[in-house]
Amino acid sequence: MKIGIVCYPTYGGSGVVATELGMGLARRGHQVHFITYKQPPRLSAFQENVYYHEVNNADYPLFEYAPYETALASKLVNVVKYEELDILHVHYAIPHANVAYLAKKILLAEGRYIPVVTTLHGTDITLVGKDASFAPVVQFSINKSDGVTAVSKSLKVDTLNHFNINKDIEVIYNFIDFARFQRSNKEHFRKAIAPDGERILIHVSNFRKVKRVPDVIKVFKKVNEIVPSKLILVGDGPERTKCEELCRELQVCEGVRFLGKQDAVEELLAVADLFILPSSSESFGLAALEAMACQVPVLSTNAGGLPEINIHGKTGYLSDVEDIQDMAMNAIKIISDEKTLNEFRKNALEQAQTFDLENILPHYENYYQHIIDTCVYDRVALTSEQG
Ligand code: GMT
Repeated sequence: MKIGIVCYPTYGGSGVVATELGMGLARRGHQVHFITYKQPPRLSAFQENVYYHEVNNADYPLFEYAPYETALASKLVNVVKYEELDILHVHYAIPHANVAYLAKKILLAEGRYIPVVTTLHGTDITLVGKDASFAPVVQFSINKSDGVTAVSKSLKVDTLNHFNINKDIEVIYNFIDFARFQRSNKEHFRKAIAPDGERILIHVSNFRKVKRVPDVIKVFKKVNEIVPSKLILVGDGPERTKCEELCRELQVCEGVRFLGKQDAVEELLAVADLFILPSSSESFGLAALEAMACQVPVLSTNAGGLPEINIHGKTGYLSDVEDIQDMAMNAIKIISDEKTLNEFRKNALEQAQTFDLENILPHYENYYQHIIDTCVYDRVALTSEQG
């Protein structure tokens, strides 16, 4: 198949899922065309069957906001036409689903039908999407997509609750690439971070409000009072300064290291004993799955899709949002003895293996084929209608 992938070229979340999916499909012989405004971070090396098309947004003094959607739609029209794509897969509804719809209409006027699959990732529904300034467009463009997938059952339910949807939503879980995410021996690294054999707690995120990073620091303070520990915070974003202030206020700066954005997250996970994700909303929690693949148990809230990934009492623990005390007690339960920690590590890996990229890729291939096949009738009817 010739597949076009549209996504945000970001470090985490939907951008990573889209990039890994495209690279996986390319390895299986599909021709994959990424269409984004910047090269996605994980797409830096040459790979057979992978093509990258940058969206150039023309600037003009009149534009206070350069019209990215118009530039993206034009690029999509060109790539679909000249690369003869079979399907377009857009990740994150805003604005990709509505832009894809516009491109589809333009192509239709030229007698070409391009099926569009939209994958919903989370905040495009639960936070930004349901905001009145976006909601009508989000609902319309989901309903106009030929296929719609959601990354968890919880996100599917949220989508159906927030919007009036007349499409089937297929749940296809996010996945893990075990060629990259596995526990490697980084003992020297561990020694550098925790020279006196302290436990290592870790959090990885974009430091947005929804991640509740200050809760990670509060949990760490309580845990460290009982079990000597260190905390590494990976990522950057709007809440970072507030978190640094909180560390000073709680007098825990000694034990906390802010590492900023890191490419090789797996190397840090390889030395960690516990991953903390106290989000108030999380459709899936890819960062938690990456930790589990590296045999790191997860302490998370029970928000959104997290209970579909993290199994309470087995791969980690689930707590109510804001329940710092419960999270701290659960952390101590896991890390205070080696035998329990190893049991949780083993379970975390086993659970992560059920999300192996190699098992998830065929779901996407079958879904694309199903959408292409069912669109045959629309294609004949609509192109003749346009003609
Ligand atoms: O984590 C974020 O806030 C970024 C966001 C995104 O769209 O890039 O992540 C969402 O998509 C990820 C990939 O499907 C999910 O693993 C995250 O749970 C989801 N984030 C939220 O729902 C807050």
